[in-house]
Amino acid sequence: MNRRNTLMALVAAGLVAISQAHADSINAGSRRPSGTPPFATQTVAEFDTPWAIAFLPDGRMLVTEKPGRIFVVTQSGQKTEIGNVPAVAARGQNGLLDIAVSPSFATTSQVYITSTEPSPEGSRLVLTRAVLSLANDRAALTDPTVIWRQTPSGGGGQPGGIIAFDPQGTHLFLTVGDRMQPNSAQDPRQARGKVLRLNLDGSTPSDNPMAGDEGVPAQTWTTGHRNPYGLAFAADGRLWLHEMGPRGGDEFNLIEPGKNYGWPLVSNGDNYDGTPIPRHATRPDLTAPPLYWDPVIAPAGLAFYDGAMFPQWKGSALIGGLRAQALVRVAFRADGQPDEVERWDMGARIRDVAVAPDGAVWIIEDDSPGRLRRLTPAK
Ligand SMILES: [Ca+2]
Repeated sequence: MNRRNTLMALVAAGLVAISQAHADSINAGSRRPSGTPPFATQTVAEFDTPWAIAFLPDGRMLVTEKPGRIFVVTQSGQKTEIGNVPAVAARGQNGLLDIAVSPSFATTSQVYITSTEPSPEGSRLVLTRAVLSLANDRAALTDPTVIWRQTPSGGGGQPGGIIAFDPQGTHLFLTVGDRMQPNSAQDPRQARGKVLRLNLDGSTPSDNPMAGDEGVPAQTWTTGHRNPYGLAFAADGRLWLHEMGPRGGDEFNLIEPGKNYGWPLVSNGDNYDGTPIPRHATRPDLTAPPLYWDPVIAPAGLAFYDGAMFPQWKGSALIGGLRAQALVRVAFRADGQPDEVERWDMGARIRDVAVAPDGAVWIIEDDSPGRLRRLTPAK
């Protein structure tokens, strides 16, 4: 074989490899809303721009409001504002974001919060740990301590800020958005466009992919994300993330240590100003999403269903849609491939979704007032 033929053979082989690697990259963007939902929806309370729901073991909820407040909420909608919440820089997409109950909550009463704190450069994403003190009709955070700060500070929206714990309860995973500085997602020294893995006290684990390094690289689990508003472990132990892409590039990704998910080098969407971005299929060295949305749904909130009320949803991922104004159900084929199987029109921008201990599904709306709603099986 001469040199030219060898080259042609390599190109051909490369193209074959690319098409196989992306054979299962499903575009669910144009799916239509499903018919009659299998649930009844009850409005329980209203909030000012709620952002996140987290369940306490006793079935009460913690609900954050983006402008800077947190409430304890009973299942009947009784709200108690939590005192001593740290000040936040609330503007646009930034403010008080996620809240998560520590795996050791039963003995420590600890909770974790993400927010953007004021800084001279604009604002920076921070992770705060605090003890939740509940007594009679009062609630407060005790000793709130920032255990991680985004470096460098500053930037625009697209903060990310989602917290997840591994099934063993030994590590905390944190999504960090690109803060509208796309190239920072590929810069290993910047805590932007990454998923980080930390110990529960915010320190750096010794077994991360780049643990031999220091600073941001040593904390980094995965690279190349844009704005992830969903991160959760499935019952089989796999970690899934969704992220808002540019125009046409929302993604659902399987998160595996050390991988690069491509932003902004590749995307299955283009920039909002119309400039094209190379597709994931052109770079097989970067991990492609098995499921994506073009047009976008603007995914927000992610919960895996393992409850008793909707046995047909067991193992499914439930995702809120801001743009889609929908609740999306993603199911997994026997080979692990995810696909959108249902999309219920909720008539409002859905910001977060959570599963209660009794198996009911709870959602909040991105609005002011934004409703907290409970979904139970239709009669
Ligand atoms: Ca990607």
